[in-house]
Amino acid sequence: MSTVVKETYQPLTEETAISLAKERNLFSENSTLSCTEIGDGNLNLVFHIKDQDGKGIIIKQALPYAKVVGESWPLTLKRATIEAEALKLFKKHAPDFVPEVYYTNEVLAITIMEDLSHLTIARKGLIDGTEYPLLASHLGTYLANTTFFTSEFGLDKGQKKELVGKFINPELCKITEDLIFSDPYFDAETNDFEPQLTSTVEKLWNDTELKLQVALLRKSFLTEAEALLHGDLHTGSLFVSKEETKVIDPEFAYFGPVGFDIGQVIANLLFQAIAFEEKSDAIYSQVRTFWNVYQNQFSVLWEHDNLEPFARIDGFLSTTLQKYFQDAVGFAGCELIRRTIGLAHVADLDGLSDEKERIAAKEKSLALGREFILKRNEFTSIEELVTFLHTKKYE
Ligand code: SR1
Ligand code: MG
Repeated sequence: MSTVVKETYQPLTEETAISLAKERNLFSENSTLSCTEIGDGNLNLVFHIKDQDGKGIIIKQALPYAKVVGESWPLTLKRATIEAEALKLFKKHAPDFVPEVYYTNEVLAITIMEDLSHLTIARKGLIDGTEYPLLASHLGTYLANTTFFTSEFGLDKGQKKELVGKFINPELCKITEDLIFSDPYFDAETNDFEPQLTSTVEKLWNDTELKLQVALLRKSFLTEAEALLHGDLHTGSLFVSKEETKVIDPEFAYFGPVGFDIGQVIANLLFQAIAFEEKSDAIYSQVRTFWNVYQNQFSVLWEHDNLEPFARIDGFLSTTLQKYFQDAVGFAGCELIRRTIGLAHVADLDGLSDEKERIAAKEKSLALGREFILKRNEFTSIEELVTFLHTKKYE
């Protein structure tokens, strides 16, 4: 049998994925293996391999282009290494919420990891109406741990600088810079919106007050290396059940502003409230829980593990958390807007089959995104944000 691990990259097939699993001795010798390609994201192949007893693994392989667009959009394979390294580091700091990595191969751009197929992608589960009572608190804990221990508060400053270098991720960051922080605000080719939204979108393109604030958020994304971020923390990057939460897909990981990951979580929860108004109270309460758990856990770590000489100076912790929170509101606004009119949409909104309802939801997403960006620095607590969200419900 020829080996799969060769000197050059080639995309796996379901057959070669099985051969690779055998070569790596990931199953016992006499197992009967089956494999299905289950990738439904924008960028990668994902193979689920299992034996006759249902024991499984996942092989994720980066493609040298963006699947969502096609081969005309080349994309670095180095992202597979970034993803694997980020998974390992996040696993160290938030072990309950990250899958285990069994094997990585830079040439093939693959990561072999724990099988999570007993779980559901959170976006799908939420759209189907499932409630995940622990999701918000799990995400708060996951993010508090990962952002604290990769920031200069929880990590030796020399080590942090080394890690910043290791996680330089220019190609993937550029996707975010373009698709989140630039294209939706200009008449760019990548934009994708329904004709009924044209007049709102044109207003947005001419909204110089808004564009200034987006420019400032974009600058923060480009320059503020506060902690190692997941970089694409939407509900499609989460495997969940009622008891478990696993954060996957950190190929966009880089050192950036902490509020970016927090804001993506908030925005992607809010798509549910926007799409299904009857769920909005429950979703707002999830947003509240998420932030409260984040700030409590971050404060505990600050108290016990802070390496900063100024850690005990009055006001330093509260100022730090306030900055993360207000940044998060602004970044959430950018996510709401880009998922509505940019290249990559969300099924929460696109899946609304009634046209009137769908367009109304998208208008709401754009309006809320705009207000979040413009008003972010007026919110001094999660309660103020939740109260604001409740007033929006009845407009
Ligand atoms: C070309 S990639 C489009 C989007 O998919 C990824 O999951 C990121 O969210 C990116 O912005
Ligand atoms: Mg992804």
